Amino acid sequence: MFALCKYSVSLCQSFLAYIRFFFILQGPNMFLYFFYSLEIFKELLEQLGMKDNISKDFKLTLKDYLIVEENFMEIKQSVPWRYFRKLMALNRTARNTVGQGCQSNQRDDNNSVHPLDVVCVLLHCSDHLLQQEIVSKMSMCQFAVPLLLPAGDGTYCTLMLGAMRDIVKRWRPHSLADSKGLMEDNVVNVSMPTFSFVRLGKTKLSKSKILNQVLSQDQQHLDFFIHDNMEGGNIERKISNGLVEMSWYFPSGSDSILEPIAVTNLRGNLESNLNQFSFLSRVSTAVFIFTESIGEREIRILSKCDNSSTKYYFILSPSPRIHVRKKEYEKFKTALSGKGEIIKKEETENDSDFQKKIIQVIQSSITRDCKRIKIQDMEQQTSEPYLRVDELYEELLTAKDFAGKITKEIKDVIQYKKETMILQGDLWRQISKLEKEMCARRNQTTTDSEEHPSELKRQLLTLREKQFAHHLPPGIQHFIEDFANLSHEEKPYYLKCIKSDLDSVSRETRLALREKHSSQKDPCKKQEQHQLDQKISDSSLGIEHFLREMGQIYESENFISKEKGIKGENAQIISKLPGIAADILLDGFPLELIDGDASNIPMQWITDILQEVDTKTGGRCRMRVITVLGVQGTGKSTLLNTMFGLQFPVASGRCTRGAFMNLIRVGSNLKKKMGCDFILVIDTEGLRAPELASLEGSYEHDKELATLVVRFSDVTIVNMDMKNTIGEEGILKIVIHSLLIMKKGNKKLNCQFVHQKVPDPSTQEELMRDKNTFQEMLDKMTADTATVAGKPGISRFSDLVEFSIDEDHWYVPNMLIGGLPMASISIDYSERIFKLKKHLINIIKQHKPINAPLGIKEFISWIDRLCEAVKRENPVYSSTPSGGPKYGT
Ligand SMILES: Nc1nc2c(ncn2[C@@H]2O[C@H](COP(=O)(O)OP(=O)(O)OP(=O)(O)O)[C@@H](O)[C@H]2O)c(=O)[nH]1
Ligand SMILES: *[C@@H]1O[C@H](CO)[C@@H](O)[C@H](O)[C@H]1NC(C)=O
Ligand SMILES: *[C@@H]1O[C@H](CO)[C@@H](O)[C@H](O)[C@H]1NC(C)=O
Ligand SMILES: *[C@@H]1O[C@H](CO)[C@@H](O)[C@H](O)[C@H]1NC(C)=O
Ligand SMILES: *[C@@H]1O[C@H](CO)[C@@H](O)[C@H](O)[C@H]1NC(C)=O
Ligand SMILES: *[C@@H]1O[C@H](CO)[C@@H](O)[C@H](O)[C@H]1NC(C)=O
Ligand SMILES: *[C@@H]1O[C@H](CO)[C@@H](O)[C@H](O)[C@H]1NC(C)=O
Ligand SMILES: *[C@@H]1O[C@H](CO)[C@@H](O)[C@H](O)[C@H]1NC(C)=O
Ligand SMILES: [Mg+2]
Repeated sequence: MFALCKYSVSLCQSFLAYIRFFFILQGPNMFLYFFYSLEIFKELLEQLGMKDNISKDFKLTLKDYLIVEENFMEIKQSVPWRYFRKLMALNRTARNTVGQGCQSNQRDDNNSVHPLDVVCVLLHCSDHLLQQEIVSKMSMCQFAVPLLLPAGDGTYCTLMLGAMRDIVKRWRPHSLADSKGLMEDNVVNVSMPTFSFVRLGKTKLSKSKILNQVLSQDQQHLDFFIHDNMEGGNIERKISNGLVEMSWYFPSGSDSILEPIAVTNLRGNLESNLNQFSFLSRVSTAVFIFTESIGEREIRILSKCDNSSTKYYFILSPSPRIHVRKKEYEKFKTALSGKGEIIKKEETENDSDFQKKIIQVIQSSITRDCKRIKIQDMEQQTSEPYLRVDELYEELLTAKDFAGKITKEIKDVIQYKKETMILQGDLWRQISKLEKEMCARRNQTTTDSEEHPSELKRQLLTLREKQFAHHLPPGIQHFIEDFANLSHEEKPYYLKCIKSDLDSVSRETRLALREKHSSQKDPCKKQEQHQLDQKISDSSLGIEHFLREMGQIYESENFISKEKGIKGENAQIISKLPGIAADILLDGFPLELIDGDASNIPMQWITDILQEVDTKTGGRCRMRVITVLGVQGTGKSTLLNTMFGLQFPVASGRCTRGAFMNLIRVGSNLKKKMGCDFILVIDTEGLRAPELASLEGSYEHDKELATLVVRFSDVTIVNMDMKNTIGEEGILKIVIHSLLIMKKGNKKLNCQFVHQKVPDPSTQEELMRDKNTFQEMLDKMTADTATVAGKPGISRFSDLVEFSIDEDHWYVPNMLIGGLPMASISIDYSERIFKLKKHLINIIKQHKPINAPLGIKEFISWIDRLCEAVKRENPVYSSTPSGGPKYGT
């Protein structure tokens, strides 16, 4: 019997708790039930090919997903994993798992597994961060997310609070309807009325269908909850009975529901899931109990409905089998009085009328002082042994504790940045400027050229010494120590905790700023927009700032130790940092390559990190570089995240600054064909809208950034928003310019143009016409730019890079269908991004014989050379040669 315990430690503990809890209280029948459930769970794991992944050390992690594989939809893999990959690619049909019962590819309906079972198994086999990712993506696709996840053996339930912490929603409450303002918050931190739907015995009426209708309101109909009529929805559920799902309705200001509401749906019969029922009773504003009869059983249940602040609605639907006797009905009604009501569904009443009735009940329950609860406060309702919280694990708590020590010091972001992020402020900006000047002067043969370099070098040393001499502020000191000392397993949680804390701190400031801005619209918008941009950027604080500061500390330490042979007091810990940064990069964490504020690369820091990556991956790793470039806010980061499952930050407003890199492994089946082991994906800062281009050298900044990244990429994805054709020309010019200079080198490049938010033109003719127009524009701009740059003989875009308008030009439809906040993801979007991904892989394959991929060492020296080149060329761009561009002070 105890051999079972090797299954997992937590299972074993639960088993012991179970013996105490049930054997004594409930007798041996429940004890047998435990073994029965466990057996079913084991069978299912086996059937789905996940039996090895349930134990703690073999859980699936995000890292497992960061791999490019060929035909990944077809290759042999477990159903839950396949579901997960579709979810990450935002495939709204991911839940259709019919015919994937066993690991083989043959369709075998008898072996099919219910989609909810698949979700449960997937969550059981994932680590915490992956669970968070899964739940976030589910919510993005408007799938209901698990609130209470029953353990495989049914002994306890887990409140998935931590898993939901990443979900952020925006909505417009009634109070802001006039000002068009928006609220934005973490879904676990929104206080809202909760409505629970449970079933007693068998009923024909589908809760899930009704809930879908309630949540869809006037929008297009969406299937938030899986119901019988969906493919796979009628397969027998094996382990997901007892699952409580949750979904939300967020108002857009003009709808009949005025504030956010949550609905929950208990799967399975209420009688066998009394624990979940009692939990829902405590947290809900109203509970809807679906039943077909009124009798002894219902009265027994009613006696458990004892929470005075919760209303209970018994939904009585007619059944030919059961006849409700009048006497019992009356008796029940009396017992119910004060606690709730009976709502009868008449035989003649059709579904849509009935749904309206339910919606009305919900609407009338939302009163000014009805019960509201935050998901994060539901934790307080989990004191019973059968309820656990997914955050209360030791490794999580330590990480959270450490993170909290740093973030709780942050009261005012701007102030905090000034006090803590010292090295990356003015000092680093001045250093960047000096470095630029040094590069620019290096090749000049003016008279004072002998003196200048040494003078500049002296200045550089002074600045680095200043950096070196700074005492580390406590925030940074803690961060570096934690970063170096926390275990490899704890680190991702630690970073995640800091990130989410910082997100909520800067969210408030950002919202406040935006609100202030939207309320005062006047003609001189240009300047104001720019100021807002600047303010948002000043008051944004993320992990990248901490890592950037760390990079500067490393750089100054290195510089001083090289020049003067002095070591700082933290030298030992500092020397370990690149290795650790390499680890987290390999774990799928994005690292800053180009600092967007100083528009410079901390060369020593990046070099040493990449060197470590090289060492850790066994050396001689070859990689290809894919970069995305485009006007700000056009969905660049979203595109990369969807395509490769990455974690680049996504938000409205100028979000990405500088350039971030992420490493993705190439699967063994593709290594040979693609000729590389890694793909380096680079996400860049959005180029500024044209109306801002003239302001404070931002055009130069954009150009410099673009030139740099275009040149070290093998494939550049140029992302454009169809609405913004002026912005389009601006960015095309920049790209063409970069490529034109690039021409000097002999690296063969490829360029993909992506027009986002454009539906496919309706006819083939129209499509051809659009493409031709685009090609003409591209060629004309190329020719013009080439003439200006004094390079006649280049008249077509394809003279610069490989380009075919048929293959390398994409229309991507709008990702969202319907208006926010209840918009769902378009299937076409995910389909098209998937095609683009395949195309990129093919391009890299074709490139293999043309030019060899770079090894990491070569890549480092390539960046170095490019950087110098760009710095040297920079004065060429600048209209004011002496001053040079100034950005973001
Ligand atoms: N409606 C709609 N919204 C989108 C689409 N793609 C992305 N978004 C949203 O647009 C916002 C900006 O997306 P990001 O991916 O951060 O855009 P970005 O180009 O990386 O932005 P910057 O890095 O700031 O330049 C996010 O709120 C996305 O959810 C789309 O196809 N349609
Ligand atoms: C499941 O665990 C096995 C053994 O630990 C591992 O090899 C496999 O990669 C895991 N499955 C997935 C999909 O990662
Ligand atoms: C599925 O089950 C049905 C009856 O239960 C049987 O007739 C059919 O042959 C089975 N199909 C397969 C592919 O096993
Ligand atoms: C009702 O629920 C609230 C929590 O929402 C709880 O504090 C209270 O004790 C419950 N009342 C009863 C009678 O169970
Ligand atoms: C339901 O019945 C109402 C009349 O009671 C009718 O107006 C409505 O069209 C019906 N809806 C459907 C979907 O049949
Ligand atoms: C100076 O310029 C020449 C060509 O103009 C180039 O070959 C050389 O590498 C440059 N020197 C430095 C130090 O950049
Ligand atoms: C939670 O919401 C409150 C307002 O209801 C806000 O003050 C607080 O900052 C939020 N906390 C987090 C962590 O988002
Ligand atoms: C989305 O999922 C469906 C079924 O689950 C599948 O047929 C389709 O190929 C998937 N699409 C993409 C782009 O992966
Ligand atoms: Mg971005």
